[in-house]
Amino acid sequence: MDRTEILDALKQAILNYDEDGARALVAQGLEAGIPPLDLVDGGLSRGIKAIGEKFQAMEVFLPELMLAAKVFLGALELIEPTMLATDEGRPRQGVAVIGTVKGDVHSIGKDLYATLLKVAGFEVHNLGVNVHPGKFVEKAQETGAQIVGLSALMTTTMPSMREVVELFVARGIRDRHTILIGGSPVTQAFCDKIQADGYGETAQDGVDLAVRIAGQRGRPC
Ligand code: B12
Repeated sequence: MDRTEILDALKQAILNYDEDGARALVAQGLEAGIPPLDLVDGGLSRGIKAIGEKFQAMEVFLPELMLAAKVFLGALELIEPTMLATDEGRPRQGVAVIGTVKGDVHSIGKDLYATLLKVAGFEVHNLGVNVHPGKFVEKAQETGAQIVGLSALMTTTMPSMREVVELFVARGIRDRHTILIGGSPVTQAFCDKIQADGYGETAQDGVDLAVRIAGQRGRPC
């Protein structure tokens, strides 16, 4: 199979809830020299996005969503070591605290962001999902993190991002930490509205922003 066929088959493996198939395709893709992030963006993410659309159209339901997520995570488990292998020898960039905001249990995009931050040379403190605003503040202070990354996958949990920003303001430490936000419903307009410091449409965009900030110690917007 060529590159396009492997990526299309990966998308299809998610749609078929075929965990073994997805893992075999990832192994084949890595063997063929396809960059690990291309396997995610060009294959797995396209598949899970399609499942999300089917869910919205009520063609599939929660159990199928969970199955598709399991296939994605099983494949990602094989991809991540290859991503992290490129980590060696990179200059240290700084410290990042990341998590999915209160009320939201979606973890895949946030964990991918964590992995790519590590690849770029950040020390990452991943707080997990459904993280209370106070925990972000506490961990950022404890670790002296330059970057605080917030993920939200639902329109209903985006307001939790504003709560985090407001808590940093209320504690008088807003200027010490750069708050970056992301997740499929999040936009630059929302970032501006809640006065976060930056928005990454993809995890890699968020990493590029974080690297720029760590280099400049300034604010991207
Ligand atoms: C998989 C999935 C699940 C899985 C999650 C498993 C897991 N371990 O994460 C499970 C089954 C648990 C789940 C549960 C639910 N889900 Co759901 N889920 C999805 C689905 C299909 C895919 C999400 C995903 O993992 N995408 C793949 C990753 C790689 O993409 P990503 O997260 O967007 O991340 C990328 C970027 O956004 C970015 N990024 C992400 N975070 C950050 C952070 C920063 C700082 C930066 C810079 C970048 C960044 O980087 C990533 C790569 O580039 C989406 C559909 C969609 N289109 O998003 C629905 C979706 C998000 N879910 C939805 C819903 C409604 C639910 C439930 C409420 C369903 C229910 N009835 O119970 C529950 C929520 C429970 C809760 N309280 O959170 C809706 C949300 C609608 C809304 N209100 O906005 C969606 C949009 C589906 C739909 N079309 O209706 N879900």
